[in-house]
Amino acid sequence: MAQPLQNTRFLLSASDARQLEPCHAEVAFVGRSNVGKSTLLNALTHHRQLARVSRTPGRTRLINVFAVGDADRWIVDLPGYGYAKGSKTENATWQAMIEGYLTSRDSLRMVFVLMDAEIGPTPLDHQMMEWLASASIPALVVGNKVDKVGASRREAQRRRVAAALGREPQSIAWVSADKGTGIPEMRTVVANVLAQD
Ligand SMILES: Nc1nc2c(ncn2[C@@H]2O[C@H](COP(=O)(O)OP(=O)(O)O)[C@@H](O)[C@H]2O)c(=O)[nH]1
Ligand SMILES: [Mg+2]
Repeated sequence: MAQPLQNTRFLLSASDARQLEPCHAEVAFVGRSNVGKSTLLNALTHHRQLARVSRTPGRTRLINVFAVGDADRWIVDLPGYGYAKGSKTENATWQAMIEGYLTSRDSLRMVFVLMDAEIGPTPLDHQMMEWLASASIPALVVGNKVDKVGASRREAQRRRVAAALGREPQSIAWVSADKGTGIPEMRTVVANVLAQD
């Protein structure tokens, strides 16, 4: 049997969620610029360059859609937030784009919110979690870059990050996109969410 998420390819980019067709099921990835979202998407989908790892943080300003297996199940890469150099207008445009997407997709099953495992949730991460909860959109926290946390501290740090978010440690994906830690498990989670009827 093929591995989960093996057959994933780029479908399209959109500047506005209204440009997107309906699909059967989709999951979205969101997080601060530079948190490793592109690296994680590449790792999950067995690609080197599916989601281009941007050299300039915040460069990726579009909704990028990837199709898994049949073209009607999607992984959606949302533009990163918290780009320090972003102007007020840019930030407002980002917010309108993200909220437009998150509130208009009936097929959206889960939003994966990436955070830095070492830094933990930033104020913008908290804001995103609160907004998703208020919109009743299921969210799963992903702590990425766990390789930066020493092995002896790693589980304690997971508990700390979970506590800061009012969640159970085991409910948080704890991964290193760079080193592959936790990636097979997370791949299964994403594939299962997309596979449901
Ligand atoms: N140490 C470490 N660095 C990572 C990891 N994942 C991504 N990075 C690095 O973080 C930087 C930003 O990654 P990128 O995927 O472009 O982040 P994005 O802006 O969220 O898409 C790059 O230098 C990556 O190599 C990880 O798991 N561990
Ligand atoms: Mg990126």
